Amino acid sequence: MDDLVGLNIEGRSSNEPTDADIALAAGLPAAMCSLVAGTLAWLAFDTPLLPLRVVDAIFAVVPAEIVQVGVAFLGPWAKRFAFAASVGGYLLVLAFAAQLFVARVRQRGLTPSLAFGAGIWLLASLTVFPLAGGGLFGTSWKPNAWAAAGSLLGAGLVYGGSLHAILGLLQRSRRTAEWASALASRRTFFGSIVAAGVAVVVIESIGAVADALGWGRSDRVVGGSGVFPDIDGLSLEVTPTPDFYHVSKNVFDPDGASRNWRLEIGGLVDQPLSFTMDELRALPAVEGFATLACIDNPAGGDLISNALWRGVGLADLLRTAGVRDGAVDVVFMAIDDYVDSIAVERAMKPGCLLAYEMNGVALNSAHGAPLRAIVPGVFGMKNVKWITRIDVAGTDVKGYWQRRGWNDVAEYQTMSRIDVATPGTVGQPTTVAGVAFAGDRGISSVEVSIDDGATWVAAEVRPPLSENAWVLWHASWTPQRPGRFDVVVRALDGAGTAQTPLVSSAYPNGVTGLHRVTVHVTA
Ligand SMILES: Nc1nc2c(c(=O)[nH]1)N[C@H]1C(S)=C(S)[C@@H](COP(=O)(O)O)O[C@H]1N2
Ligand SMILES: [Mo]
Repeated sequence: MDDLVGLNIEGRSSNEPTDADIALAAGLPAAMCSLVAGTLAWLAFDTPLLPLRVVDAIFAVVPAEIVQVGVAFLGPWAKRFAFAASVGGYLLVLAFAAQLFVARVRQRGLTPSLAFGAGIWLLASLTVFPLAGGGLFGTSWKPNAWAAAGSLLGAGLVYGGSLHAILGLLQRSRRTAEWASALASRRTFFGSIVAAGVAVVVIESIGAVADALGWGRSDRVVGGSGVFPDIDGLSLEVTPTPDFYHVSKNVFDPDGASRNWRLEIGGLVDQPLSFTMDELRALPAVEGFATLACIDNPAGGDLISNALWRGVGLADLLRTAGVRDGAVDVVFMAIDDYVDSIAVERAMKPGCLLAYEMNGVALNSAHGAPLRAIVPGVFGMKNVKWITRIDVAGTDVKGYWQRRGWNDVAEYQTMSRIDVATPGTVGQPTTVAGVAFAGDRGISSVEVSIDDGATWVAAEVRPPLSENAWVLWHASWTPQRPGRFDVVVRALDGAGTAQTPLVSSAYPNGVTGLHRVTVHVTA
């Protein structure tokens, strides 16, 4: 083989780098340069980041049951691992492409290298991009066809350009070449995976650290009303924003607040409307407590929280726009291409909000800034975040999760959770306490059993902060003998219907079944 990278291969000893080693050693950093360029463009201009688009596309076609299994085992890490793997794949493909370049492309120089980068882009434009939902050349991706296609070509050119530069560098210094190729031959694979992991963790942490430091925000936590014991370990009645549960389909949540944001209202209306955030804030504001829970929350799980929301009443906006006859659904569309709908009747209820404040300060990006829906009575998935458009539709529109089989009406199941069950001593009262929620049906009572449901004792229930908020409850019982006890809780909704003890999985209607906790009693 010719000495293509310009190293003297005459009399090479066995541990001297081969052309293939050097190609790999140059290919990996060149791939990283291209990834960094793509990431910067994505952060600055919202152009498509290829590994992210690939993960989105995979999650969109994998059957819900399989995603469920992954999510059940890995939780939010399922998405992070998938993204890390996708980044690793990107790096590996481009690292090995460099071997192809060194072995097959005869000319050296910047122009052939750039042409090679453009060639990879062209190939991907006709295969990977359409498969990942971006259409030919990625032109159906955000923010627009030119920016999307241009940024992807840019990433290809950055790859070609840096491949040229790094190969040149290795050519000039034999020692560097040997060192790099030793690294490449043995560690490219692990290097790629680690780089992917680090990239994911670093980028993910930017938002988490900013949130943890509370940059630019302060939380006004609102206390409850009425006398209620201050029980250690019982949920706060109003969840502080940093502790409010977070769920989204995205690996990285969008930051709608940083864009040229507008809310459009259209479809079956007399008068389509369009608002800037300032215009929305100028409208009469509505404020209320509402609890949100994820339909995927297991019995006893913590994907449920309560906050004070402030925004504009959805019904007010819809009345201004004028809902036409034949309207069936109100459809929320979001920056992250998420969609969900609610029935027009529900949208016209007074508790429905388009919220721009949470717990007294501006909504943060994790919870849907600049604007999200708060829809009392239905699971979290219908409380669409990062809204940009609302359409009144004449048909039943299936949302992101409904297309995957989740319940379309999605009314909350009645739930109750034990937060505190203190170990007991025979003859001494011991405390049980927790939360209960039944959406907009309200809670009429909460009961506790220590004999597996044979007899029930009423708990003391704190009046809720609103008809759409959870309740805190506590009870005490006095054990008569030592041993292990199963404490079980059930709630009755506003109509007096008891929470069912029948166990069913979250998919597709939300879990049912009772939460139970084991308590040890000593003599
Ligand atoms: N745009 C958008 N809205 C969304 C989602 C999403 O992925 N994208 N996830 C939904 C789901 S499944 C839930 S449970 C709630 C969670 O809201 P939170 O993170 O503020 O608790 O947001 C809902 N709204
Ligand atoms: Mo959810």
